[in-house]
Amino acid sequence: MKRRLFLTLIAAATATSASMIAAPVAQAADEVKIGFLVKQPEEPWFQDEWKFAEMAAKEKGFTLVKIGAPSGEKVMSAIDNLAAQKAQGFIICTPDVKLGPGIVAKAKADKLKMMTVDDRLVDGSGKPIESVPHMGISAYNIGKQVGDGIAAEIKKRGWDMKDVGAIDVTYEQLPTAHDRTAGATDALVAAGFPKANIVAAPQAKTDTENAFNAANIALTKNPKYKHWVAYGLNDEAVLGAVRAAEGRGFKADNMIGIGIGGSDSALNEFKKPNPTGFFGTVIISPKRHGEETSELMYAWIKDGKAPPPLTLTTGMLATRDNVSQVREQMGLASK
Ligand code: FCA
Repeated sequence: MKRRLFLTLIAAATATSASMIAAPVAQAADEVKIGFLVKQPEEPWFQDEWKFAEMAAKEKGFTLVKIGAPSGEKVMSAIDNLAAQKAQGFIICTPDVKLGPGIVAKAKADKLKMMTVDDRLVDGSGKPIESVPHMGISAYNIGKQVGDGIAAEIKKRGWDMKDVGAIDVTYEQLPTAHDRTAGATDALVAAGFPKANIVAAPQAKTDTENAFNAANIALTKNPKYKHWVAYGLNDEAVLGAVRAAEGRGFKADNMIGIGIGGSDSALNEFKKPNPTGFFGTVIISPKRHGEETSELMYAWIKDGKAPPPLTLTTGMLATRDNVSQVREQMGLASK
């Protein structure tokens, strides 16, 4: 009798530990859960990324967990939270690229696969962390497209370049922002724009309000120009400059702003009945950055196939006249 009870207990214990081991394995096999963390959930670009990531989730049949993570603490707790929910990986646009080593360590400790989007993590010496797969925009070239577009429009309007000031809305702590505005500056200078007329307007954060404040200072300090142009890392930066210029009486006729993005911030501007100083935007692809990154993460989890280490996407210049056609060409028309 004693022996029998003992055997029963052994059998029960074995069954329990077997099921405890089997449970997570079974879940991993059929239930994929992927986090998508963005630094500025209120920005239309990130809303679009999420929307396209949702499309991937629907098509492939995984669960997408969207998390707004505007600070380092939020990122760290979000990663722990994902691990607690049994997610297997996440995609992140970090609020600060310098958090790189900390985020990598946290993901490793929580055994989560990780890929970055838009903003690439850097290590302690400011070098990109190449071990984390990344999809970003080809920042310098896209910046050049902005500068070329502005230069072409200045020439078309017949402005004398010496009478034109350029507001360069900068955000130097973010490498992709630095590369974008550097590309625009270089293209303008190559087109004959006087370097001395380019006014750096550093913004404290990458949103319209902070760009507005930065541009206002630039305008106040430089009352001599008859016309203005503006560029920055995204549409929000340029919209801030455009609004500041409007406040000083520089409207569509005397302002050429070209942004980067092509999400609702730009589209709403083009929908206004009268043109504004927001002349154009280089449309980039939230579809690739949202849908493709999610698909890559899914394949990594499901089939063990790691994403390419680095993917750089391109953009196309659009103005209010051709925005629909350009969106169509970029596969964004159905939005
Ligand atoms: C950065 C910017 C965003 C967007 C993205 C592609 O994260 O802050 O506005 O341009 O790159």
